[in-house]
Amino acid sequence: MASAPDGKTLVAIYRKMTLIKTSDDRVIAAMKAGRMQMPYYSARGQECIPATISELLTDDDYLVTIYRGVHDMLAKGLPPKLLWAELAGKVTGSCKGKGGPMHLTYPSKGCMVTTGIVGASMPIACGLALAAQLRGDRRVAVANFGDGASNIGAFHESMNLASVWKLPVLFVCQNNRYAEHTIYAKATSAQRIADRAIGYGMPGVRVDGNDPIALYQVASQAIERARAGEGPTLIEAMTFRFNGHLIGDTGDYIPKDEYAEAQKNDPYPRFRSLLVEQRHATLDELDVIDAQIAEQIAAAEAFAMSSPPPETAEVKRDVYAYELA
Ligand SMILES: Cc1ncc(C[n+]2csc(CCOP(=O)(O)OP(=O)(O)O)c2C)c(N)n1
Ligand SMILES: [Mg+2]
Repeated sequence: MASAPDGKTLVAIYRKMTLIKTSDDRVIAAMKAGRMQMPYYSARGQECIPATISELLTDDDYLVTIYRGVHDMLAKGLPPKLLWAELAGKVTGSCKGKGGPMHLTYPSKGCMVTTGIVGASMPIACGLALAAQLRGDRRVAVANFGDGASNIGAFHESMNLASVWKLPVLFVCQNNRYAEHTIYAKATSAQRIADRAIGYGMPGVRVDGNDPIALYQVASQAIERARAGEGPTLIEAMTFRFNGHLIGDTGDYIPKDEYAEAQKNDPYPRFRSLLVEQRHATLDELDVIDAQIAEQIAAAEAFAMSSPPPETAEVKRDVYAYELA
C-alpha cells in the first residue's frame, strides 16, 4: 500500500480545494448577477479529486479533461487570472479569449486540452502518453471523464490500446452519478465502472473521490505503475455534482433524499473538519488560507472584467496553420 499523505500535503490539497470552490462560487455569482454569460459546468463537489491527484504530478505531466474541467485545470496550475479572463472571453485569457470555458488549455503546466466531446479525453491522453513513452521521459497522462463517458466506444478502445502498449495513463472516471439528467443505473450496465478494467487487463480501483487520503494512496500507486512502464490504471472516484449539469439546471430529477445524503458527504466541510480533528491545521490557519484565496479570486475577476476583448483580427489567428515560407 502506498504511503499516506503527510500533513503538509493535506494542507496543500485543502488550499487547492479552496481555490476551486471559491472560484466556482464566484463564477456562479457573477453569472447570476449578469456580469458573465457562458455555458458553465460547475464541478462543485468534485474538487477533492484533482486537488489530490495533482499533488502527485509534475508540471510536465499531461492533463486532458472535459467541459466539467475547470477544477482539473486550476489544480494542475492554470493561473486563476488567466482562467477568469478566458471564461470572460478576454484577450488576456489563457487562449486569448478564443477558447472560452469549454476549451481551456495551458500547456506550460501540462494542461493540454479540454474537450466537449464525451469520451474524447481518453484517446487524446493515449496519444500524449505514447509520445512520452517514445521519448522515455517518464511523463504520465491523466485522462479525466465522467461516468456517462464510460459507455462510449472511445473509452473501451483507449483502455485496450493503453493496456496493450503499456502506456503511462491514468484513466480517472469522476463518477458523479449522473450523465446530463440520466441517473447512473439507467444507462450503465456495470455496477462498478472500475470492474470494466478487468476486461482490459489493467488494475481498476473504485475509491471515495471525496476522501483525499484514500484517493492519494490509490493515485500514487497508479502513477508509480505508469512511471515504471507497467501501464495504465482505471480509477473510479465516487463523487457528486451539486450544481446540476450546467448552470440553469434546477436538478428536479435528483431525488431530494439523495441530494441531502450527498450534501452530508460534501468533501469541502468534511475535509476541513478532518484537518482540524487530526491536528494538521487549526481553524484559524484554515481561515487565513480561505481569506488569501478569496482575495486571489476577487483579483482574478477584476483582472478579467477590466481586460479588453480580442481584436477582430484575432479571429483567424492560432486557428489555421499559416503557409510555410
Ligand atoms: C459524443 C457526445 N455525445 C453526447 C454529448 C452530449 N453530452 C454532453 S455532456 C453529456 C453527459 C456526460 O456525462 P458524464 O460523462 O457522466 O460527465 P459529467 O457531465 O457528469 O461530468 C452528454 C451526453 C456530447 N457532448 N458528446
Ligand atoms: Mg457524470
